[in-house]
Amino acid sequence: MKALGILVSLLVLLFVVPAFSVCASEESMKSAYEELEMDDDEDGAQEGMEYAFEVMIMNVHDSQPLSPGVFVVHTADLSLNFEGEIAPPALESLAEYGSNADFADYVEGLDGAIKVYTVDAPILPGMNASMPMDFQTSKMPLYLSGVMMDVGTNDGYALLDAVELVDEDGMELSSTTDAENYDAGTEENQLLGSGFEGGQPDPSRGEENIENGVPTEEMVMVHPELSETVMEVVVTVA
Ligand SMILES: [Ca+2]
Ligand SMILES: [Ca+2]
Ligand SMILES: [Ca+2]
Repeated sequence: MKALGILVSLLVLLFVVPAFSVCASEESMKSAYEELEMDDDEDGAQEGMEYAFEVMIMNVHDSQPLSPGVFVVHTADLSLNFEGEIAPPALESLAEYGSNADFADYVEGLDGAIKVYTVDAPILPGMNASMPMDFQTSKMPLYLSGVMMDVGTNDGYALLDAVELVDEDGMELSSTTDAENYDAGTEENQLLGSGFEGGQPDPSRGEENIENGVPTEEMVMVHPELSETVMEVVVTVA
């Protein structure tokens, strides 16, 4: 069983490394995230408290890569937990083949979004990515949510669900959280790690990944097979 797991992870590594252009060094990892400017402030002025955090996204699984992803600092008005609902259409391309652009646009447009960050490289098993977060707002409390695809699934993703960053008194909070895995409900599940033949993404196949698999129209649910933690997020007050 163990040997099979290692083989699967090696295959996944072979598939993922070429097309997602993995950043191995810490220096290049730091350049792999991007801050998206919000356009609420039409005059460019910013008001409120200045906050700074260091966010470390860790892949603690032994065979599931994490895809590029989207993170957002937000108020209580926003939630990325769609359990029991039909997924917003923009989640499909992230949950099925790790493309983060549509979902970043969607999240930027939601009420309660303070600042959106994209992680533009995958995080392989045992690796991590560090992301400094600076923002200014008069709103509180504040939360951090984020989504990255579990690559060896059909439409599975790890969700960091509203971890408190700033409490109602403006106190900044450090935390360590294991993200739970969800199923977007947009594609039939095959065995974990079954590759392109199982409808799961193979970055070397480009756009063929978009329609690879059997479509479903189910509600978002906790992932029925992938219960092990893949993404762990450590927030430190900077
Ligand atoms: Ca599914
Ligand atoms: Ca698929
Ligand atoms: Ca689909």
